[in-house]
Amino acid sequence: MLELYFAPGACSFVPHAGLEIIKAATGETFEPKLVKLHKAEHRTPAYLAMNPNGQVPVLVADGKPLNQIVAICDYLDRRFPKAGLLPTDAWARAQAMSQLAWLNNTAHPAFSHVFRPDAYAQTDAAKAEIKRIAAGNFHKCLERIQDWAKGASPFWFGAGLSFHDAYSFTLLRWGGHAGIDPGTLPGLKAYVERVMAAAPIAAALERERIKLDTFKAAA
Ligand SMILES: N[C@@H](CCC(=O)N[C@@H](CS)C(=O)NCC(=O)O)C(=O)O
Repeated sequence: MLELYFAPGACSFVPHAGLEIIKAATGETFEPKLVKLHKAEHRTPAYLAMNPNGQVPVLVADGKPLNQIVAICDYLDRRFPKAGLLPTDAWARAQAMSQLAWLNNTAHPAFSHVFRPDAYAQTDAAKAEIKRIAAGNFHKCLERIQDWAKGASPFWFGAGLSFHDAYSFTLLRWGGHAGIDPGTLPGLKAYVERVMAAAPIAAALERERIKLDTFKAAA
């Protein structure tokens, strides 16, 4: 029995999409558990007992909570090898995990600094500086993902969908909140649109009610 604690539009989209890919490939179902971050449902004692970081996602597998996207993805891939989420060759898998770790520990926090500078500084000037520098760093991260996506045919690892495809969508969508027009990254946008059209990803998008529509052009 699998349960996923997720928040719409958050990084929990990555395992959410993974679970839909597993469902399509194996028939294994999961229970989506919506966490309302704006109501601080991730800070209740019961939630903190599952994840002391007070963050989504949490995967509860057979009653036991697992935190951290990289660990959740590794677990899902090993438990459902038929879903083909990650390469099986040892070196190719290690490279895939290296990319996933970078998406999670470098690209993702770059955006967190743009989105929540108040978590990192107190004065308005310091917050503005953090936001400006982080926006530049985050743009470079999206450029690197766009470079990697040049080889995506049609998806990151070829015919089968993976976590990397879902993370690419999530980060490009967040880019809109950082003032980055996805149209300025046409290779990445075209790849992400292919990913969004794939049935398991579309199912997760529909459940979260999200699209690639976060960028608002300045009036
Ligand atoms: N490294 C963590 C990152 C998780 C994370 O940053 N979650 C964010 C959403 S994208 C969150 O729950 N934020 C709510 C908060 O920190 O208050 C993981 O891989 O699970």
